[in-house]
Amino acid sequence: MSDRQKTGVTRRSFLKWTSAASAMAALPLSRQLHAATPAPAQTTPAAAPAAKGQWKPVACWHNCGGRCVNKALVADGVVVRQKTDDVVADSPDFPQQRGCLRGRSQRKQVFGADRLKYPMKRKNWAPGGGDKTLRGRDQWVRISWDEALDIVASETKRITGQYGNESLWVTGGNGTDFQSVFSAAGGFTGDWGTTSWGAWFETPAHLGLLEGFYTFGTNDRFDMRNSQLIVMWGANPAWSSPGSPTYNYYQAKKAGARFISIDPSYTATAELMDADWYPINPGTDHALALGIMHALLEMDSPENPLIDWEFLRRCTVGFDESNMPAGADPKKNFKDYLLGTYTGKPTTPEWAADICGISASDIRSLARQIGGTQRVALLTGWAPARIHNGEGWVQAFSTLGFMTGHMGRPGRMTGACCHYAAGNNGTRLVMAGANGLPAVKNPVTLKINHNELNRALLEKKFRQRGVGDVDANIQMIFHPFNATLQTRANIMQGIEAYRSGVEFIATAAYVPHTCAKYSDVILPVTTEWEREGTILNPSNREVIIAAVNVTQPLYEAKSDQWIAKELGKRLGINVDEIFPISEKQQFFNKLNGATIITEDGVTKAPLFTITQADIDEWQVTGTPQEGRITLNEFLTKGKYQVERTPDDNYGYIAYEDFIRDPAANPRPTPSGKFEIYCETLVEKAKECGWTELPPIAEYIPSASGYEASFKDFSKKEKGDYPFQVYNPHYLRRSHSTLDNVPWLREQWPSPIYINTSDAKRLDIKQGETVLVTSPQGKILRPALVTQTMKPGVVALPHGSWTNVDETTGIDMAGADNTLTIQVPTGLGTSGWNTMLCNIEKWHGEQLTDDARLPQRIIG
Ligand SMILES: Nc1nc2c(c(=O)[nH]1)N[C@H]1C(S)=C(S)[C@@H](COP(=O)(O)OP(=O)(O)OC[C@H]3O[C@@H](n4cnc5c(=O)[nH]c(N)nc54)[C@H](O)[C@@H]3O)O[C@H]1N2
Ligand SMILES: Nc1nc2c(c(=O)[nH]1)N[C@H]1C(S)=C(S)[C@@H](COP(=O)(O)OP(=O)(O)OC[C@H]3O[C@@H](n4cnc5c(=O)[nH]c(N)nc54)[C@H](O)[C@@H]3O)O[C@H]1N2
Ligand code: SF4
Ligand SMILES: [Mo]
Repeated sequence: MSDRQKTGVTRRSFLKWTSAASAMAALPLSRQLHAATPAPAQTTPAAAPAAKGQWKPVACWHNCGGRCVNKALVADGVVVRQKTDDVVADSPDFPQQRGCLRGRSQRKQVFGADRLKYPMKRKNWAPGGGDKTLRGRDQWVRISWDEALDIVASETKRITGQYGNESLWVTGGNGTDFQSVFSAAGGFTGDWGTTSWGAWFETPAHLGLLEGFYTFGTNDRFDMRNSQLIVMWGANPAWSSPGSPTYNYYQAKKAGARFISIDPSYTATAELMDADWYPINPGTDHALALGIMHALLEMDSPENPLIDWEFLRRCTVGFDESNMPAGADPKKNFKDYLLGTYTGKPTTPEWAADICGISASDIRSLARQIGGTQRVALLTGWAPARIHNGEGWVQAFSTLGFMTGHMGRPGRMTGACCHYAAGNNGTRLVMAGANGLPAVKNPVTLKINHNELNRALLEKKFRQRGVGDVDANIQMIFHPFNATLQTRANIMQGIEAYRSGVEFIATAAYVPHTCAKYSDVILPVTTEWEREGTILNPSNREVIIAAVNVTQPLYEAKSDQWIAKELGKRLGINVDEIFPISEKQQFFNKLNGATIITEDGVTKAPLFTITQADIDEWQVTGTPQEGRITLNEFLTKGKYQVERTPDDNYGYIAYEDFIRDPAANPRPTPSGKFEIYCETLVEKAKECGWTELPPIAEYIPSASGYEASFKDFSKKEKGDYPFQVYNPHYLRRSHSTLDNVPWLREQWPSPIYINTSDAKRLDIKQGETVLVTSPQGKILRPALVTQTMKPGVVALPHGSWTNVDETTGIDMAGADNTLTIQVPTGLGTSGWNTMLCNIEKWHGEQLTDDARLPQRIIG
């Protein structure tokens, strides 16, 4: 009997079921929020009756963590329909790369009625800012491209001339065309933070992981099937690890793995995997891990071994006083910290239970299950580490892996598993080439941490890493490809800052998102569908995806690069040095330079066959080469996917060599081993200059975390903000991208999730509007009352476009960052998943469903 017959689940029915399950598990009554009215009519053409026209591969380019096959049916120059991967037959070992609801709604974004059509300026803007208090509520005036570019260039020159290039803040780090131009024009202040990774950004120094997003300690997808127990510790791939990861997890389940989910909510993935759920208070994972490790010490014995002492001795330093790194105080070892030998405060399961909300007996049970099972995968998302003071959690989680030896061997792994590399870690097998543009160095080295952006604007000071407090005088903000005002903490304070100090704000965008709304000038850009084309490197290391042009630029939109070049010319720099080749040549270079790792698992070879005739036809320069498929085949099919088998040379077991022979393959740490005691972290925290970090994973409560929800923690008397609120990454959008699409709004209404008992106590009924208040701001949302949330905790999905009512100051859209706060701690970690709030029934007018709200159309 085949697997399919045995389980009765085909891929198609499984996927249908997962999407239904996703909707049901977490949104049991979502339909009721919308029962009455359909979404407003769409402005794009309806689906064509028959598939006339040509299917073309198109981009789905947002930061969802994935890249799926997405195709558009173009008939008479109009996109009439979309579909996803049907290139090959589908199987568990060679799965199709199917898109999600967002990808399939992409044309509603590209051709949306709310696209930015023309360059615009704020009516009451004047050089120097004009009436700055009107930012975000002024009228817009259509202007020509010449006027728009002249304004941005003359304000850049005036402001950097008067206050220096440090006064220009170009948001979002480095790497966009705009950043290249501003760098060449004298430079700009940048910003830095730990956005996605939370404390996983730099804390893995203790593992010797100093760079590289792909290496997070987990094994590849075939090996996952060797695990007997898979712990999803703050991970919900069905919602937030796009593409095949959930399907890979499902293969492990079919192969016999049992699942545990440690999460404040019972997730769609937990439901699909039939996981045992351990509901936890957000941001208290560190305490739970310490409690489990204490329980391991309590219960471990030669008859009932739960701890892998051999692994600890061979591969780590710092566990007990016998294996401390040179020069360290032996009393500062981790084991004695767990036992409370010198502190008098052991991290017993009882101590941990009081903080994390999981009972002491369940903590002991977790210790027995994790320590007593042979092959365990400890997988965490970054979410539990996106908290202030989260560094110790990352260290504690790894240390649990060291203690139980679940690392570096078949079916055994301990690491971060979400976004890139979720469910399938290892070397990227196919890779796009470089576009051929030179890197341009920014001569200004100042960078503001994300927890000090508002401080820099309002107090005119921030802490420069390695230097200390420096003066800031930001007078111009330029937003390229990011949504900084929306996606960094404390939007209300950000708006206040935008409306007071800064003299000029400009944004390049294709829709009127939050940064555009609060700007003085908007530069309308094209989407990927309107550009030359590109290759997308998906999170799935086995696949590479093509995207071609399907439409002329809409309205007066121009590519980011065209705008950057025009700006550069007006700033007096030689743009031919920065952009020496055309956008078409850049696309071609990515194709010409694309590589595949050959069957030996090591050697790189060209991926595409390119002939001189191709080069001539494209009218570019290039090198003919032999590859696996022709350019035309790739650009027609839309993907290249490496065909894998369980015993191929592409398998991956993280840290395998080191764990087999640590002396021959040392980790790049000072000791050459995994460092339970890690001096590097202490030094890094000193360099950052906010709060200090201990060398071992000592528990530090998160700022605005569970403990802070009490007036007096020992008496368990709740304070003014009694609920913990965290932000799941949500299927309606990728961060704030796509939040405006009515189809998606209709399917995923973006409620606030609250437990039934809490709702009952507060007299909140299903779908009723509630007011959520934090010291930073107020929002309204419909309540989604569910048993699947831990009591005392509410989940507010990440990324809805803030929409502040100017009279009440309430954010009607419920943007997560209306509630959050900027607090710099440790290694500059952004802390979004432990905020405190109050919830109450709203007695004013009930909210209209997001799907029925008018779109934000300007111009
Ligand atoms: N409260 C809270 N805040 C969070 C998080 C959280 O969980 N909670 N998560 C954090 C995480 S993990 C991340 S990664 C960040 C994401 O932070 P951002 O990167 O700022 O988020 P996006 O919403 O993806 O912003 C991308 C913006 O670029 C625009 N855009 C897309 N393509 C183009 C283009 O080609 N050209 C131009 N000019 N613009 C383009 C989109 O319209 C969108 O406005 O948010 C972080 N913020
Ligand atoms: N649909 C969608 N998918 C996305 C994105 C998106 O915006 N939308 N963004 C992408 C990006 S850039 C990133 S960085 C990744 C992020 O991916 P992850 O870091 O995995 O984040 P989330 O999906 O928000 O949360 C994962 C799980 O952690 C749980 N959780 C939250 N806080 C805690 C906690 O303190 N402790 C524990 N134990 N569990 C907790 C949540 O309930 C959720 O089930 O997602 C990517 N995928
Ligand atoms: S998972 Fe991401 S890349 Fe895939 S279709 Fe959805 S939004 Fe697009
Ligand atoms: Mo992220």
